[in-house]
Amino acid sequence: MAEKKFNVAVAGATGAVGNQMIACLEERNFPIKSLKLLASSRSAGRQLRFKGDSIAVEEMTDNSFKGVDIALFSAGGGTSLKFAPMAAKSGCVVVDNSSAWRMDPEVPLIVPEVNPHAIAQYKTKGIIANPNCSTIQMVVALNPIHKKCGIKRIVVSTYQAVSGTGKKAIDELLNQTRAMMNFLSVEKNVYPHRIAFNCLPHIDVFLENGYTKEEMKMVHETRKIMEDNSIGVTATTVRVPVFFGHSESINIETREYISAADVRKLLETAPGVKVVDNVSEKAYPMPIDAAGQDLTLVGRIRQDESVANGINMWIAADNIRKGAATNAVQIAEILAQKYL
Ligand code: 25A
Ligand code: L14
Repeated sequence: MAEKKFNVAVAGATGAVGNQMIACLEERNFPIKSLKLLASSRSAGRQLRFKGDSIAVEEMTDNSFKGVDIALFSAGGGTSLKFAPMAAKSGCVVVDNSSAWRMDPEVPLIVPEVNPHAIAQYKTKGIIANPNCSTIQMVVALNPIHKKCGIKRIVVSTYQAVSGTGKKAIDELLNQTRAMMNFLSVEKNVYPHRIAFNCLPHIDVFLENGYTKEEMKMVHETRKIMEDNSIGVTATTVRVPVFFGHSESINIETREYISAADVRKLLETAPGVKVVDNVSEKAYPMPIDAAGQDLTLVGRIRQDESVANGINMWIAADNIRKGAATNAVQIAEILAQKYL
């Protein structure tokens, strides 16, 4: 039987994540019948490459989704709120990368290595949510440990690349760095403070409780994806002057004891994980090695000697690939193989 092929749309195709979605569809040879590239009127008419062809970007409207089977969205939360229900109504399944639908109880929030079974729930609203980039890499690394020993509490601090904010932030770090090296005055447009040669303990907006929205996403999304509301999560999310690749310092407390050696052994065969943990060779995860590939690198695995059942680790992953585009395309692959 010939392989089934799908009409696919990418909404927000001109953005940092949208561009990578197109590249992932090509790399992974997704079974595509037709590919529609959508963005705002600012980008309509621009040509983007897919498998050697040039495709013109179209302005996204209510009518864009007729005949589309799967739409990958990464055009910001407001755009997703407005267009995803419309797209679903016209019969396509939306895989949405924004934060708009993630905590909707009728929308599954999926990391294929962790909770692929939950995809079945897409039928209610026609929308599947792609989690936050920092959450995705953390649950890929922690879920095998949770399944084996039960995680009671997670304390995480992130070191997040500017590419998470989109193309304009990549340009800002580049321009500020260039200006500083040339003793010129530094402009800032995207972040409230200079990001070049600096760290900002501030990602997304501040909330009433003093945490940022990014920090609270890590709390709520982790529990939803790992399907356990008893897990305590506390996060500090920090922007660092890195272009691609988020890193995280993670401390966990487990219900049952597990040694650092056994965590290493467990993660060596875990899906989506690559253990990089050999300090005698100075081998540990770094964003420069995480960028451009799809695995979550895990290292610096060691006992937390301050508690009975504690483990520390350091992880890194490509925030635009596994943190956004690759994860969305993996979800689309399961949809295509199992549900459509
Ligand atoms: O609302 P949220 O969820 O908080 O998301 C805010 C932003 O975060 C990024 C994404 O930026 C989003 O806009 N983002 C979201 N989830 C992310 C994740 N998991 C994430 N980043 C990383 N990880 P982005 O730059 O990656 O992508 C923006 C894309 O969305 C398209 N878009 C915007 N409004 C749209 C729309 N598409 C359809 N309809 C709409 N109404 C946007 O296309 C881009 O593809 P564009 O045509 O608007 O922009 C093309 C180029 O123009 C620049 N630009 C953006 N805004 C302006 C602008 N130029 C001038 N003025 C502007 N106001 C961009 O640099 C882009 O290259
Ligand atoms: O997906 O790094 O909720 O500025 C929004 C903030 C993605 C990262 C999301 C950033 C995030 C983004």
